[in-house]
Amino acid sequence: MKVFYSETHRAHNPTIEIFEGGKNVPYLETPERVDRILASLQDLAWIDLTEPDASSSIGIQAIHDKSYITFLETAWREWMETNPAETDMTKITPLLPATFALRSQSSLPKTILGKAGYYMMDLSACLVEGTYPAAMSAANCAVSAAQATFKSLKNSFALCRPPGHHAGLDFAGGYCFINNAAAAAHWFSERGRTAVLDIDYHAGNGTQDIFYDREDVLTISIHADPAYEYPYFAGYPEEIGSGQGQNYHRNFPLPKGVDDSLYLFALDNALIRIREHRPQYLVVSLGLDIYRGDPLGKFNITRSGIGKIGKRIADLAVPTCVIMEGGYAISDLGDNLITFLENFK
Ligand code: SP5
Ligand code: ZN
Repeated sequence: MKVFYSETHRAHNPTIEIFEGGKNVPYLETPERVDRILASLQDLAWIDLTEPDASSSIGIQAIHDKSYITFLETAWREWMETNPAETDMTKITPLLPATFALRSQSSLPKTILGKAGYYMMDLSACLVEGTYPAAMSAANCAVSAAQATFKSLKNSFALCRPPGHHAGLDFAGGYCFINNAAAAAHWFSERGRTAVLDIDYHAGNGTQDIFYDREDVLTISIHADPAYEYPYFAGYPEEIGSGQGQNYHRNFPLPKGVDDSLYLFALDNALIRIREHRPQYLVVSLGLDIYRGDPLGKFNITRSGIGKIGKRIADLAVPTCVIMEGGYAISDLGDNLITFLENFK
């Protein structure tokens, strides 16, 4: 199996994020996640680790607003310009706003903190010097994986970091800046019927946002009920797409503590809708934060459950590009990933 990976993610390494109650905690979405995964994958004969082709056109302007991409590209320089005298690196903080726009208040200010509050949805999307190149390289891994799957009709895996599924048309959030799965799905959609299945623990609100009015990409997300879990404001069952895209989005919210069998029941329903769509290409947003040991998750999915989930998706027998999203139980991350991917060999 071709696995696309770039070292460029390493420079995206914010020190902290802010949890509820203003709690400063070490940033959970770390380069170490990828190191653990690489350590596990390296021993496997069926894994073909490949550097994405830097020249391949990523096409992110098809999935994000131009003004948002410009913001990501220029934010760090503008943030540094707000305090040009500071040379002590230890005093240079990530760009993280403390005031957020409600989208009913739609004025976009020109200052960097104003723009950050407009384009970011939470206190986990810390932007540092290496964020934009890292996010672009992750999107490049995803599109390169889609291209490999298109050419060979074989499954592929994009070891993306930072993840992408919370990034919408014009917003960052939840460790995500550019929507890698959406980039892969859009690339496929110009070549055939496409579906995205998002099994990260958190609702794929960014992917939902990007494809909400499109019928050429079916998007499905199975996740913790946003009534009690991040991202709170999207991921409800009544959200089914709009306009041409009506009935081309589905959410499957689940209660706290779901076990393997209840999860598989929801997955089977999701797979019915996917089969009905008759996709030629499938993108899987794989979040291993569904695992019972995950520090951010409240599900009770076992490693064997992760294997069964993978098997049922692979049984669709649709050429599939698997995209790495969340997963923070780092000591189990590599083994959980292999257990899932083995079904797609
Ligand atoms: C890609 C992905 O999995 N993003 C997840 C972002 C979740 N951010 C949630 C922040 C709030 C965490 N509250 C934690 C309470 C832990 N006891
Ligand atoms: Zn997640």
